[in-house]
Amino acid sequence: MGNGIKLDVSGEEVVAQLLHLATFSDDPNPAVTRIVFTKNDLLARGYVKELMAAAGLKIREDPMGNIFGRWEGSNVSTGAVVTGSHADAIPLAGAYDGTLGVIGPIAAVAALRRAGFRPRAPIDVLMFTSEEPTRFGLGCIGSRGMAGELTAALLDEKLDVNGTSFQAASTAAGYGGASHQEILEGTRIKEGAVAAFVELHIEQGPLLEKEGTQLGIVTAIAAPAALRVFFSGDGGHAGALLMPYRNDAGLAAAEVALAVEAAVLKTGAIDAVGTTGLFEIGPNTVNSVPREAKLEIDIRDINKDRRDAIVASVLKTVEEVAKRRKVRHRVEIINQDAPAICSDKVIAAATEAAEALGGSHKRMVSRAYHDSLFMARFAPTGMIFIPCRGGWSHRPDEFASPADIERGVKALALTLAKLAGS
Ligand code: HGY
Ligand code: MN
Ligand code: MN
Ligand code: MN
Repeated sequence: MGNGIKLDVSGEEVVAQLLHLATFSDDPNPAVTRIVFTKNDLLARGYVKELMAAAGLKIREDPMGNIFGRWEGSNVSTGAVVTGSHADAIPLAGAYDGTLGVIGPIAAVAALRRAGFRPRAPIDVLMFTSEEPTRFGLGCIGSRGMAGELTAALLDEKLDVNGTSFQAASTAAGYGGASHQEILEGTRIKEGAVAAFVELHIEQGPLLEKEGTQLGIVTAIAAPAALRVFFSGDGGHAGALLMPYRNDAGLAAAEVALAVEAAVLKTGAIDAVGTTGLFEIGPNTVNSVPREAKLEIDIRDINKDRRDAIVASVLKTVEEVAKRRKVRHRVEIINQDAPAICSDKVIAAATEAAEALGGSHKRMVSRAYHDSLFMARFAPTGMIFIPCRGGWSHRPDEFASPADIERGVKALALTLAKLAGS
């Protein structure tokens, strides 16, 4: 494998396409903000489909807006080898998170075709819909749908800040179907339809760059959980209301945010992380005692039981703080997912690819979650990481070099060739 396939991939060309894709953004360059089913997301979808068509891929879109570009194999009845990622971007993000795993595979397929490779199994390039939790509060909605992990109710329950549901937004974007059941059925991947899945992604952490390693081969994906906590108190005048008579919702929230950090650090486990990334108080004005508070908390670990113990400890603190501060409270568990263990078959194919390229490589855990987390629920799955500068991601200065991108695309191409056979 690897020998005989002469891949010509231009990292510069892939970067140019990534930077063009980045222009479809609600915020000015270098920031990228591209929320699912918004105007810029639809423009991005159009551009991705243009690139897929130019690479000779047959395009289909499922009822939730996942986009597939197929390279038919010689054996049409076997499961497809699938590769893909997402193109939606959180507010003020960068140009590489997700998009590398959508544009890169198109370049990989084009290079394989130019090298005269013909796959036995079909190869699908996939752009997932709604990987980021920004708009509807839940990550990986498209890949959850493929894994059959969504309920019909969720399509109506997941609302954005304007009260628009996933169902309404996806329908307005031209997706949807005659019934929720039909949408879920049309999205769910049929048994055996996917023989293997591999996702190319920037590491979003500093390890590869720090160690000077060129490729990461992912062995497991950390288990994410997200909570939403609401506190409400009586508020009041910041001057006239004396301290003993207050039930300050903002301070209750502040205690819980610090308790998240304390619960994670108490485990002593470097793999456990906790973040209170959304912290809103109301009426949010200097001379009014906060009467409302909303927190969104993200807790992850590669060890599910330890992650769940942290969640339980935070929930206990919420109860205790609410009682002591005499504030009302409500908690929503947004998601509490299992981790994913990557497939030995995909790990071996990616390792062989890295070796065929002479690229230094290491096995590692993905601490960010990805659509691979849900693809692994029903298909042998793996990921290939390339370094990103400073390990920074979810920031406008997110960056990966053309050389690293070129090597990642070639490693992906050889991995696909190995998995699809010829
Ligand atoms: O949050 C994550 O890990 C991913 O970037 N959605
Ligand atoms: Mn992301
Ligand atoms: Mn991502
Ligand atoms: Mn309670």
